[in-house]
Amino acid sequence: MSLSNLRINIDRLISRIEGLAEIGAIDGGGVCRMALTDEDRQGRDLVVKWMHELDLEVTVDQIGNVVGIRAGQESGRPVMTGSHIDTVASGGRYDGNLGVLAGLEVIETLNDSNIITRKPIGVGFFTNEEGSRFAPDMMGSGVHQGAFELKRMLDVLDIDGERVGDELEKIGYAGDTSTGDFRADSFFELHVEQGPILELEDYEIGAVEGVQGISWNEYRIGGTANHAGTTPMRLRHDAGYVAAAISIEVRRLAKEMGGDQIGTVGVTKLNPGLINVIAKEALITIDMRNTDEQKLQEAERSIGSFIEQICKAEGVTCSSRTLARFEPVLFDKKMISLVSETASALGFRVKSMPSGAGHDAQMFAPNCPTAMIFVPSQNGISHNVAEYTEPKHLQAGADVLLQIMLHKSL
Ligand code: HGY
Ligand code: MN
Ligand code: MN
Repeated sequence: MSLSNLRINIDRLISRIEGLAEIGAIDGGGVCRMALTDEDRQGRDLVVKWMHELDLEVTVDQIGNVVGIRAGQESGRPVMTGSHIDTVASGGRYDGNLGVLAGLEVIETLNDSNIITRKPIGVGFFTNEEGSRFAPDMMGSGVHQGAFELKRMLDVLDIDGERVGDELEKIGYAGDTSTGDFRADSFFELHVEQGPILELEDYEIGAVEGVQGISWNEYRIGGTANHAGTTPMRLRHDAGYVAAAISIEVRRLAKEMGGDQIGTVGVTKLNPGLINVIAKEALITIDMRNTDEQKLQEAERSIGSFIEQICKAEGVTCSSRTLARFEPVLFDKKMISLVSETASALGFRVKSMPSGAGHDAQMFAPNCPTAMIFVPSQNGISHNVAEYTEPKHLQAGADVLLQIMLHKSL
């Protein structure tokens, strides 16, 4: 059979997706496998088991990234694919998981056909892509590719003061493979779009041009607790009011700037959080993104000066820390064309587009030719238990991945 007619086994891919989704399963068909929790450990153990069953050479590095390599006729840099298997707390079963399991499916399809590629092929899953427990996101792939310093990441604490390095030990994935020096021949990540474009415009495949800039900051507002009933409005130092005002400003600014500017206040925690007590402290996070770095910096300056003014006016204190900051990343033009040409050759309608979400691929992009393949998300939903992608689209994405990896490794 001509290799261009080789196809993945969609039933096998779906059964792995469903099998992995049982770990950390939550109502509504979603998954909660936050990074470095026991659910993450169980998910890791299952995928590692599948990697061994496929006779891959499996390594675990010092921040828990797991890579399985299928030998080629030659040694040298592997053609890599992969993604993440950690999820947000209200996660779906495709975000990240699809990219890892489609990589295994590509390898099993090659094994079934006794195809030995010239170059080695690898599939990896990278620690803590989501960043919602331990910031920054793309932590594991960032260390893997030398963008983040290992020791600094191992010392990151979550909101409860748990340390990455300790949690990694606890789940048994503090590996000994060194980090920062792994270089791939090329890297391709299959991922659900997590947005509405492909479905609305009736495309099956997205050839991803790059990832927009990401700015994550946490603010701790310090006010004065007081009686909600007896304290005149002019005498208040209300941290809750300031947090709410910032949230409204983030949204107002995004609408005013327009274009690709987006802003989200995902976390608002008030202390003591009681109906009749003026909040003495508020903890909020701001996630702002833009495809244009200058515009993202403009948004950061604008929000920064708004926060300074409103804290002064309300007589509250403010401390902040940056949780993550990524400039926009562009993928390799030749690899983007390879995704488009491969998808078209397979008869799929393909659209070139940017990614709104961060991905592990963006950490590989500075070091090797990199691109991503998107498949539609039903109703554009993600980071939500209702996340869904139709089997025909899962198959389309995995078949594009298969053909690309064959093209690059034969
Ligand atoms: O937030 C993101 O873009 C990704 O899901 N970590
Ligand atoms: Mn993801
Ligand atoms: Mn995600």
